[in-house]
Amino acid sequence: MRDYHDKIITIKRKYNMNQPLLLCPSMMCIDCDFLKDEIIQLDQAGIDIFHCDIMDGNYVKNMALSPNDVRSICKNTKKPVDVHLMVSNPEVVSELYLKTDVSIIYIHPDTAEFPDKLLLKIKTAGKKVGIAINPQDSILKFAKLIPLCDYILVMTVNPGFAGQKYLEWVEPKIMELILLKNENNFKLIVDGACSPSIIKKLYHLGVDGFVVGTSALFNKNESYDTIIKQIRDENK
Ligand code: S6P
Ligand code: MG
Repeated sequence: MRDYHDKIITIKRKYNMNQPLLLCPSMMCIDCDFLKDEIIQLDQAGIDIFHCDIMDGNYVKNMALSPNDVRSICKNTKKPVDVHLMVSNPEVVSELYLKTDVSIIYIHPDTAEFPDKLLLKIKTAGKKVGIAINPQDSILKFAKLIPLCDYILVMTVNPGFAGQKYLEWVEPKIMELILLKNENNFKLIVDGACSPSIIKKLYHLGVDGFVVGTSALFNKNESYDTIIKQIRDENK
């Protein structure tokens, strides 16, 4: 860990890197009774990318947003919208989003028969692509796919549910991915239990963005405006 940390700091000093902080609200955590209001409030609070978890009850034991929810989100914002596909058949489910205004599609590569072909197909349809890496998976397993990615979503909880505990043992992999950003062209986003203190620690090491759910943004006493501003102020 110390070794990775020192390497990262040297690289950051050398290239004077200060990447913009991307905040991606987890839309499965909103109050669904007020979908449109929630989108508008988050948009006005200055978030960067709407993060939409898509689940099938099979690859993960939960269901989250539907294509209709995602369509409403796209309709009510001009900001980028991503879909994070946690499904057993991403070849079929990704099709549902190719003709929408979604900007980014993440797949879990172990769910696709030919993940490289699927990523290229999504790219050809005009979308940005990403892979989601589960906590227990090594980078080596997906090394061939990394050059194809515009984004990498590194999971710090097991996929399926909001409100889980942050898995600190994923951090060495996050460090490796930060180093890999130098030779590749992807943005690194962390997904899972990202609290303000975790955002602060990892952003300063070179992570580009964070999915913000119950650990940082939702079910709090303050407004989205106040919370987003606080996070930005803490990371100037
Ligand atoms: C988990 C999902 C995530 C969660 C996010 C919620 O399967 O991919 O995007 O929605 O982790 O945030 P929190 O802070 O409640 O963990
Ligand atoms: Mg997610």
